[in-house]
Amino acid sequence: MSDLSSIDVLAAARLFPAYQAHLEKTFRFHDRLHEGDAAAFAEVAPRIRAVACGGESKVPGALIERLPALEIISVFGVGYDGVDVAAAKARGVMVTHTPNVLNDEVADTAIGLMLCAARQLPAADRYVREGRWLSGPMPLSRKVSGARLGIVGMGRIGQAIAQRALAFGMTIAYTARSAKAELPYAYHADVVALAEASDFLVVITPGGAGTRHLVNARVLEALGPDGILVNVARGSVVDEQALIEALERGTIAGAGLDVFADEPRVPERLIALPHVVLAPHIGSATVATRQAMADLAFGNLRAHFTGQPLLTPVPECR
Ligand code: 8YV
Repeated sequence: MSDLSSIDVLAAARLFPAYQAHLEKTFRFHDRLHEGDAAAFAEVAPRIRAVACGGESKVPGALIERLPALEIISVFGVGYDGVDVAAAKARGVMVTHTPNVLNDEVADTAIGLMLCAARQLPAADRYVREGRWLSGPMPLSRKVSGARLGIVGMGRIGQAIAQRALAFGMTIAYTARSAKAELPYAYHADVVALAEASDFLVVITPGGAGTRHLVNARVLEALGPDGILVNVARGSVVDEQALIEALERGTIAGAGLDVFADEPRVPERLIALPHVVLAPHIGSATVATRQAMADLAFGNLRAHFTGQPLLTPVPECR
């Protein structure tokens, strides 16, 4: 393999340790230098040719501007809403991400959260541990099999969720920018209409300005008092204040949430709600999938610096 050891790479986020170790072995690696000592960063910034970051990381135009030698931003994640792609493109900086390798994992997590929120599995676990079973059975929960599932976003992961839901005998409908003629599911152009026709609403659409607060108070109202919301996309897609109010008032029945507006900070009012299942953005977080993401994120950097075609550039950079 060509010698890449004189290439300076900046990690813009805490990285998966095995990925970081590989970057450290291969490149001149600088761990989040832009967040620390300003003088040290100013010294290294002109030499940085690559940024490595995660799906939820922020790579704003202001950071890109401070890196005059930057050539590529490799995102370890499928979502790249935190990267200012327009600013990158304007400078000729390529942006890559890690699609496909995490489809199964995120779809599994969505189904897991749906089951946990409906069947109250985390609460059931607490019920046994706290000895409450001795005083009588737990309250009854909600059936999943055969229910109506609405999917907000019918991309690769949305389709993987739908495939799994079919095995539960669920009826599937979705909203997306446009109907996908090849799919046998009902399409709703409007998310309110989709919520009205759903018992479970699963959010798996890209984050960013275009989908900010797509799931708002009206959508939650339409989902209704027996409805359950699952979000495995980005916290920004759901109006979190409206969600908290809907959960507190019983406008919807419950939620399973893997992502939050200001993660890792989760509002106390959400934490206080027993019918909400919370997860710390673990959608893709298994050893096997994180390794596959690391291989692809690294593969993109290696391809760029050895003059090969990028493996998975974001659509804007193709
Ligand atoms: C993160 C994700 O990338 O793929 C995405 O878009 O949100 C996650 O898989 C992961 O947490 C590492 O940053």
